[in-house]
Amino acid sequence: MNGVIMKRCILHYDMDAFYASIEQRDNPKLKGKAIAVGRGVITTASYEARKYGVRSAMPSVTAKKLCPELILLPVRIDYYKKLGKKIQDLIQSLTYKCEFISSDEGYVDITEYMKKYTPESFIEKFKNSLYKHTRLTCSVGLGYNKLSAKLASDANKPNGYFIISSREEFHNYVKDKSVSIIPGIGRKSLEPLNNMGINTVNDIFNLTKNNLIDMFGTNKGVRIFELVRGIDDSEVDYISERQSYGQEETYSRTVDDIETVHDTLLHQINKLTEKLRLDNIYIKTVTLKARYSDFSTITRSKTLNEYTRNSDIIYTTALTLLSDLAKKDSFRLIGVHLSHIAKRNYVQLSFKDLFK
Ligand code: TTP
Ligand code: MG
Repeated sequence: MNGVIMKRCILHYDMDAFYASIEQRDNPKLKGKAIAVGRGVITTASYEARKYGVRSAMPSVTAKKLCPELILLPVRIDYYKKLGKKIQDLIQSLTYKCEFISSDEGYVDITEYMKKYTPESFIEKFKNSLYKHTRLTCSVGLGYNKLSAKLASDANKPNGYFIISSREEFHNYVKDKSVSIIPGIGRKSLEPLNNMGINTVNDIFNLTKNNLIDMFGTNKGVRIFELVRGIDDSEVDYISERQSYGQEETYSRTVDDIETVHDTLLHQINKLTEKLRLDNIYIKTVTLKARYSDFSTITRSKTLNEYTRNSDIIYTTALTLLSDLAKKDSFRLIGVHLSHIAKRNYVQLSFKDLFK
């Protein structure tokens, strides 16, 4: 990467043949074999099967024709998701600036680590750690923004890595390749481009911004203009350690009436769940804090089985914690704190959150 110092350094990881690799890991007889996971349609295929042209979203009948020895396995989706969550927990324990896109893919802002590591040594540490804990391999891309990192993680699959450290390197990497290589340019945009004889990224460079706006409208036109030039200022959407979800109320008098405490809690929890919604965050632990007229302070926590931001669930939990307190009078302060926080695509949600 020519010793270029990046202002931002973003890592994108993507597990290799995720569902198929899990099956091969769990059953040594499947190692090195052409396997696919799916029933009517293939979800994914091992790299051995891909040599025959077997691909995701392909009907299994077609896959079997292409590769008669293909071993087709049923989908164990809950199990794969559980492993995906384990991987996310592990990555989050390495560095908190992460945004998970799906069970097998995510971004990590590793800018601050570049003082201590070279990009190569960080990638090695990241991949080794993931392998040590899961016995699964991933591919990694390192870029100066999310777009270049995502593109780079596809460059040396499986179990490889690639670094794109500047717009210039981005340009050189993409210019002669098919437009479909650019993350964010979907099939819907590709079709009209291909129909006009625009196939490579270089072909798009010959179009002006206005040409693209005429074809796709302002938003999409400008977006495509920027994407092919490696421009993407979006941030890794992580949960800041400073993000805090708590509410406390100090009473101006001693409160003996439990109904008043209930009202306070309900009001606090409604405010907090509103904030959770705005930040698109879910929580798993509810902590109740109470201070009495003698200034003694007690906190009690309960961790739920599933993530939630449902006010009924949180309120009921807070009331249970309150009813467990030995002393239920002479309150001077009551408060609720929500912790163990996570983003939407990271979590197993409660039933109420899923179906509201
Ligand atoms: P991908 O990361 O797209 O594919 P992959 O991990 O199997 O292979 P690789 O990244 O090495 O190219 O998707 C992750 C998982 O999502 C995949 O293992 C199975 C599932 N999936 C589907 O169920 N249907 C699909 O059409 C695709 C593309 C993936
Ligand atoms: Mg993958």
